[in-house]
Amino acid sequence: MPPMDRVAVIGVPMDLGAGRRGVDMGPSALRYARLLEELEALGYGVEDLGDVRVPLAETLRARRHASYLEEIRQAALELKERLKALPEGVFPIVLGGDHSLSMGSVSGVARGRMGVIWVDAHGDFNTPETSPSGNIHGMPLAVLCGLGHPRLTEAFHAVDPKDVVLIGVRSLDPGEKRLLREMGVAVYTMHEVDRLGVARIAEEVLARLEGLPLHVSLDADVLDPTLAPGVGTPVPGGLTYREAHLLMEILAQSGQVRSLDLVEVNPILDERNRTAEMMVGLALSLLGKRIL
Ligand SMILES: [Mn+2]
Repeated sequence: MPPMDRVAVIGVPMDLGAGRRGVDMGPSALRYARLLEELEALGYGVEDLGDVRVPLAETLRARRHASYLEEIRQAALELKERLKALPEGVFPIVLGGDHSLSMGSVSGVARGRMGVIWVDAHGDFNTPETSPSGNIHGMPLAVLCGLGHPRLTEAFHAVDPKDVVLIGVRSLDPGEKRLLREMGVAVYTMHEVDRLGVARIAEEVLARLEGLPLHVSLDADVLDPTLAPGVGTPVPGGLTYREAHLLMEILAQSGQVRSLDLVEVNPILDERNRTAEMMVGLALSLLGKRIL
């Protein structure tokens, strides 16, 4: 369990960083899946801080190779400032929204050295030069490590790549592979999940990040698409229900987790909100819900 008894929920209804529309409705889907009520039932005091302001895609024109950069930067900066203003002892949960918002969440919770556990089918480690699509939701982890467009790195560089761990990866672009190796990021692909199992991976990660406050950034596309069809960029061969919960349960037991993102839920592509419900269940496991 995190050593905190209050949770603050904040939404970022943004899909400007994604290639497909719809994750802007993710915060509503996660609230509708009873996130706040279930956290209260676990014993937390819960406050909903509402949503960060994000412009509508229809009112903007995209630019190639770092689409909507200034609009995303502005929304992520607002998130960062709102998280910085939270009192200590409050556990923030950020509801997305596409994954570019995590530039704001991680830099907003950083109070010195910290560990980042990025649970995702993708590396999110592109730069404008390496990105095949130009979509910024493929770049936030690189930006947080200080790589990428200077307008983003100057605002959001917040972590040492040695304190970053990726889990569940199964789709990397060629430039990302090279950058991840060069920067020394610990990457547990699905190959390692299959070979080692989630329990051993979680224990290795906690040993590597021992004593650090931890941020978990959970992308719905890490789950197998049969469990979580409501994502914009599904990749076959993802985490099972129990693998995902076990990972959250072991991280919870460390007592080090201080903040969480739930991102990339796309209600347009979902089936009766089951992807949002799955993500709410995982958040509860990370915040200490146990089977017994
Ligand atoms: Mn992602």
